[in-house]
Amino acid sequence: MYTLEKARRIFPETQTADAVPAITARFKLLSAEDQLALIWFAYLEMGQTITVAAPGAARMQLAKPTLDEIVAMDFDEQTKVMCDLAGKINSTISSRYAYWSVNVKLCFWYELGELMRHGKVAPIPQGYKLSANASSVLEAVKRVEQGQQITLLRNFVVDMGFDPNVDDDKVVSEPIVAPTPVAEREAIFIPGVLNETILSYMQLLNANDFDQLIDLFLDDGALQPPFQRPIVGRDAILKFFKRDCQNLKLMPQGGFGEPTEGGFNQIKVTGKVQTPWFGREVGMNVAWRFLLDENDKIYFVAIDLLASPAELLKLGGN
Ligand code: ECH
Repeated sequence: MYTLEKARRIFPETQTADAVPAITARFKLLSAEDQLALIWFAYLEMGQTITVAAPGAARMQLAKPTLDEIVAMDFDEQTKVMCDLAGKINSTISSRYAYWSVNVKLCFWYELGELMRHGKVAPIPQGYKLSANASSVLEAVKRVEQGQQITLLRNFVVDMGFDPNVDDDKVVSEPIVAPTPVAEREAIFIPGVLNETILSYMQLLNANDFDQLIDLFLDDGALQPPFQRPIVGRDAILKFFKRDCQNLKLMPQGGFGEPTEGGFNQIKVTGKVQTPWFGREVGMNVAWRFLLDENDKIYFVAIDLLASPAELLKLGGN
């Protein structure tokens, strides 16, 4: 019999990008000022090779009133708002921020970055000098590959704000997009994997067809995003898909499967994933570790960010 804890340990040889949690832990120990400056420097540096897609006006709607409020403030007040966010201090904007979905938070910071660039929001002070610890964290960020860099930035942004216990039902998120019409969906072919559930999973997620996608899961199924605890149960997973997983592009490249205890099957797939924020410019190297029951329903799937592209080729055990 599988338990969730046991399921999480399938394919234990999978090498995940440990640098991400390691750097995140060091980042958290820095002062709010250092955190903001470090992100600014990292963002500028990354901007030389990759471009983040500007969110359209419709996406910006939810953050807009708060952005307008900030623009109306003087530089000192603006700096305080940003420091309160980074320092997770209890303030009006910091508490509101905690109730935004990941993409709304990213939209907000994207726009603040533009406003800082154009002198409408307080910039990082000219000649700001990072502490020795912050410089060393920044160097560590620069050394990891792009997929890991954008994961770090996303983690930093998600972690900000004052949120002792956010009521998940009250989270503010972007409107839901319509699924891609069936005739326009791209077929999925994965060398080494014929299992229909796996192929449908990839195709339905790419098509934003979350209502069909959730039917592939068992009622008590679980999905574990990179560096997170598993999300358990169909309702919670569906909510996550609709809120945080629109317009992703999954590009599986290979996989293999084998029967395991109790009629279950374990299947590992590796490949690339693109986020709508960076499109084709950043392909994250990921593994999907699936555990399917005897009826091919998903009991568990973990999505791991891989340590290096070499991990993509490590299929077939050990
Ligand atoms: C400035 C300075 C002051 C402080 C801040 C600033 C602004 C920073 C900005 C940062 C923007 C960062 C962005 C990051 C986006 C990252 C996106 C990622 C997406 C990964 C998705 C994955 C999906 C995996 C999944 C798969 C499944 O099968 C199931 C679902 C799921 C500079 C002003 C803060 C603007 C835009 C890393 C891996 C494959 C698990 C989702």
